[in-house]
Amino acid sequence: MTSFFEGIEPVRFDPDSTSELAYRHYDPDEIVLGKRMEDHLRFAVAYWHSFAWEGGDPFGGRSFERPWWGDTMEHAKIKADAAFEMFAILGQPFFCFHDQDVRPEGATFAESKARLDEIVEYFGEKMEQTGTRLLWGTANLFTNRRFMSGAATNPDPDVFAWSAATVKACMDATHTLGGQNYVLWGGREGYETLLNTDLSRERHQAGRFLQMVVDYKHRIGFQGQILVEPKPQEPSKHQYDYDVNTVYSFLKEFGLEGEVKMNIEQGHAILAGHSFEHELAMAAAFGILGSIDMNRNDYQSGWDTDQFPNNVPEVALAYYEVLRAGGFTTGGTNFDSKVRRQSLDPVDLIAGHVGAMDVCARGLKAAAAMLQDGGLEAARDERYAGWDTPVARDMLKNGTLDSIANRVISEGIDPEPRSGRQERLENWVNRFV
Ligand code: XLS
Ligand code: NI
Ligand code: NI
Repeated sequence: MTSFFEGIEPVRFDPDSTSELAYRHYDPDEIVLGKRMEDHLRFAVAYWHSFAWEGGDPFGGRSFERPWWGDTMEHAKIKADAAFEMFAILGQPFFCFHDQDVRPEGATFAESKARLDEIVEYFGEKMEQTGTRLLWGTANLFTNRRFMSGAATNPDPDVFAWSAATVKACMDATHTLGGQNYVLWGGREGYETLLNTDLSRERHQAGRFLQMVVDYKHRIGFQGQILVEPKPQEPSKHQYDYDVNTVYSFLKEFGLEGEVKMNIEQGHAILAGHSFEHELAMAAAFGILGSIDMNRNDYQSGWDTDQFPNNVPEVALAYYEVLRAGGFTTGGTNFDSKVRRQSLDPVDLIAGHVGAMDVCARGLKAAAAMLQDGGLEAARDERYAGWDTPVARDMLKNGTLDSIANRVISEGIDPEPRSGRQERLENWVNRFV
């Protein structure tokens, strides 16, 4: 067996290393807030970006040469060999995949499914040998032309049926491999033009679809968490799972708010006009923060460019929200990130992950230090302290506009505005990042 990553040694934690490929901040065994760093971050490689993406862009096709390009099961296994080789070099505890990333599509649904089953068995053996685990599995319901008008939201019921059967196969695969979550990202669950779209019908179809997913999870005894990954647009002009807040009201409408959590991606938050920490804080406030897709967009191009993260202060604020919400349980940090089109060499794939893991380690440590210091939490507590009085609590619980108005008059209430202290808080954060 030839090795795709020939000559690249396993990457180790060595802060004084002069090598390009060393972890200078990511020490899996370092204890942060009472837990190993590896168990906080729960890193995962995204199979699609590192092994299935060919280096194309809207103006040009494949730029990478890979020994696994081809549509036989032989190719799929060479790809799997390279993938597990990379997980071992990086010491990555987890990976994530779509059905489409790991096996060539067959001539019929049944053949595609049989191929998925075959590769799942192959993965199972490799996972057993290496200890690598599955953070989440998912279905690709957006690449093939049959999905061009949506999957669950398609005007054609046969596409709905195909999508349901595909998700069943992918949930089975995830369950078999002991996956910790199952993700649904609705890439084409949206519209291109309102002129041909029945919004109310499509949202109802999406709601029924998700109810079926949750029902099936219970039927097969899958213990993992079902996650929805919001994104406002791209590839569709508008996607129904726009952002955390939109998805939460959708879950409420279909009675799924206790069953489904969020997989939040940095680049998607930015596309929705939010910051990453906004989306994380919002999900935490609803109690639905599940997992994260870590990457970054190019801030000028306005596309979901899926670059590896490299901004420590930004990542620190994200992990602050994760830690503040109690940290990951089934979730983790999936690098939904790809090397650039000109980064042709196997070592580029390794370097992209190594740098990103160090950035995340620095962010996590800064976030833990901020939480331990408690400065922000103390300022927040103080800001809302007025609400801790019995009178204020009673007003919120039992008050009516009448009773409150009477009290304002009888007590001569006359509020005095107080500083929000934003600059002081920003200065405080900068002492840690
Ligand atoms: C695309 C999404 C996709 C999901 C999985 O923008 O991020 O990669 O994470 O389908
Ligand atoms: Ni994305
Ligand atoms: Ni993603």
